[in-house]
Amino acid sequence: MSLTKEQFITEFKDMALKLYAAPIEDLSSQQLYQALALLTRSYIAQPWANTKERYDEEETKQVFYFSIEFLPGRLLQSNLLNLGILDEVEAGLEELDLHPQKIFAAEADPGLGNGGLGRLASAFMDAMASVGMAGNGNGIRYQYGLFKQAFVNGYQVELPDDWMRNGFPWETRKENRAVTVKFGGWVELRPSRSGHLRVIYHNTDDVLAVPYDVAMVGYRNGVVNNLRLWSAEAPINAGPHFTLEQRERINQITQILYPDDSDNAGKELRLRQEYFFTSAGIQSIVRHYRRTHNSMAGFADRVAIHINDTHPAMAIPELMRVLMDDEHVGWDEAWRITLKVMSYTNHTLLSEALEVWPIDMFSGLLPRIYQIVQEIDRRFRLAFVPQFGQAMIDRIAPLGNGQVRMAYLATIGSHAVNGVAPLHSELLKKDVLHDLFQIFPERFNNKTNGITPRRWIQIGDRPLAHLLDKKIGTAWRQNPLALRKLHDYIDDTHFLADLNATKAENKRELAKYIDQTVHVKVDPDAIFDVQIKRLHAYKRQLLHLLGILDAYLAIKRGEKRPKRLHIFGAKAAPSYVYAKEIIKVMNAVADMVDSDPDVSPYLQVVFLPNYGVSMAEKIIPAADISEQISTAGKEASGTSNMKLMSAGALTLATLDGANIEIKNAVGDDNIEIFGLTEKEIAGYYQRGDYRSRDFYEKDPRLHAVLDMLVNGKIPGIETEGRDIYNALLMYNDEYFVLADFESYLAANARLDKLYQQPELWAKKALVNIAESGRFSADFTVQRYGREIWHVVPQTPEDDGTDTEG
Ligand code: GL9
Repeated sequence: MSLTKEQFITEFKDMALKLYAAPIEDLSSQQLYQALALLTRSYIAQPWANTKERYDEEETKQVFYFSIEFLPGRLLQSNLLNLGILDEVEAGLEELDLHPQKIFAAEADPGLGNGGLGRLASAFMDAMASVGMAGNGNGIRYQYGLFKQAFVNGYQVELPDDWMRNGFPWETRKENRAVTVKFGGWVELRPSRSGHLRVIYHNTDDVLAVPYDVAMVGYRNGVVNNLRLWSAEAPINAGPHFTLEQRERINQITQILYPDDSDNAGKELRLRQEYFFTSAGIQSIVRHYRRTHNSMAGFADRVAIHINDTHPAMAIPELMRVLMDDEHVGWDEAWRITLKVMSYTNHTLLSEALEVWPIDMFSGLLPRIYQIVQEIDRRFRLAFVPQFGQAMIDRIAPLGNGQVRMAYLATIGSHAVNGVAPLHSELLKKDVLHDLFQIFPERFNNKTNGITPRRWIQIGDRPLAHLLDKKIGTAWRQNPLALRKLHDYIDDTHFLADLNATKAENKRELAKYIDQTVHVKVDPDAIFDVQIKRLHAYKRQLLHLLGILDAYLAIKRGEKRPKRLHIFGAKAAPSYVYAKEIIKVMNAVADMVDSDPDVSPYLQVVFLPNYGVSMAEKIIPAADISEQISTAGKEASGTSNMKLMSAGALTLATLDGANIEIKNAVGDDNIEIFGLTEKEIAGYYQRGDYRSRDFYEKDPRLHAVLDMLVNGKIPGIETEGRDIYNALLMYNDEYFVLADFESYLAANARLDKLYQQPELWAKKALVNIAESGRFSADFTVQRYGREIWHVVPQTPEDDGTDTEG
């Protein structure tokens, strides 16, 4: 859209006055934010309505991305950018003597996700709108997001994340689109006079699902898609016997996000949440379709539904239910439609994350859905036992061991199943879904994750964005593959110096932010070494920590090294004791290092509390080193690896997840690889001959570092140090931390050395930025569109560079 600075100033003052009956000088940052958000929303309204109308008129095939989490980050700046009016608005605000960044910072991060999976869903929403794809989100409007993390005496404490305290100006309540979701009770199947089966529900708990829609604005293309978040409310005519307790139970459904990362929450409330938003989504899609169609026959040509991990896998039996019970479609036709509509992404190989539900719980809460799953199970067995044998089919049928197995159900009921990086997709076929791959090989494919450079470079890294504009023009803002032009300047000494200067500027900014938030002074000239992600044993923040302890001892011995600042951001699941112990030890080490004048000139550790999307926008541009050091074969993809690469950080990585593709993109010289490969680790498992203690006994540096956990040198970690020590030595180090220690140190030493040659470092940074364009989520969703959803994407064009293995 077009908007002049003057126009904006008038409209903004007007909006502020209407809202607060006061001149802008009297308003707080929060109030200014509210006024600006509402004004921005008014700019979005028309294109939003137009997009909807156009999709309906042209009968565009629609994608519905079902996800139990979305992590959009702050929306104001990103909406202004995508509308194409960010510069005018900022200029206007400045003319009014206001500070744009202060106003933007007044927005609370919607805490509707845990980590990578939720962030990916939001990147896809942004990307689908930006390439002009009709993509809708379907999720839950959690009143409280992921907990707010604080540290008390170095321990993580969890505070409620009341992110909607000041309201959420981007949502529109659509009470006229509410649907009813049924739980519990029992079902009676009765043949009706017309010959259809009539399904009669008795004694159900009915919940009203009210949608709140959030605009997903495409990048300068006039497209505005929809993210629909469902809220649970008591039915409107609940009757005189409806108790406050019942009301409370209903409200609970969308009250809070489960704070578990890569873990199967396994609670009835979680099952309720899953069915709630899935059923509401399916019902509203079918209802909308039926407004303009007499039958469901063409449904699969107009609708694609994507299941983001198994949490929404009940979309499969739920669509079957609606097709059969409400639309009177027979089983075979309903199954044909369902298969064609559904597709599924797996996001993890960790067995503890594979969702299963006890049959008793499942059938009690969802009796009709359970009947349908039983029938899917029965037919699956009937069809495949003859060819594949009872034993194999027992392993992978939807029902088994007294459980409903969601990953198997999702695979059986979808026409496409994908992993999120080549290695991960291969391991799905080899291990977790191996038997199902035997039956349905054509369903399996890879779709490597992506990120949105709009948020991470255009918004998050303005100094770099401007430098790029100056050097290679602005084409990269539309098509990030244009970043490859940077290769032309690999020997341009001035440009390399500019690149380093930009990084230095970002580091000074982050240093200020660190000072403001945790009151720690850091040296902006240090190497900024960053590990930001959920805290999990497999991600091996612990390996990073052991590396720090080794550096500490080396410096104590008098060794000189370039100063390193280690920056961590990570939340641990509240019930994950080991992860929380690691946080405590990290904080204790940070204090120890800080208070030791021999060491602090060379080494510093900062653990920033409450890591999230907005904090990532501050940290990433300042990173020199990106730690992606998971045990090979455990990290499905990772996405912070891509973001940090696009900011020119050098990746210190194991051959895991999308690190492998980053390595292929930048070449061996521009990434620092270390550690065991997935094959080598699989070899240890097979032979059963990993002995962590051997490494401890062989390597004096490792010995010394591990002893620090238990010898009292690090104050205040008696219990935690001992537990970690035991996990590594007595319980044989499940994640091969000790096996990779030596090569991790060697890789770090190479980076220290390289840092002495700023120009060479800048060259490597340049190659990383130049090759990061291929990881744009715009390309990822276009691949989903072509190969899974069968929808036609529009702009910008993917050049066909496929990073798939
Ligand atoms: C994850 C994987 O662990 C990541 O490697 C992957 O990048 C993302 C997105 O595909 O999905 N799977 C998973 O359960 N989480 C991931 O981050 N966890 C959370 O999102 C909390």
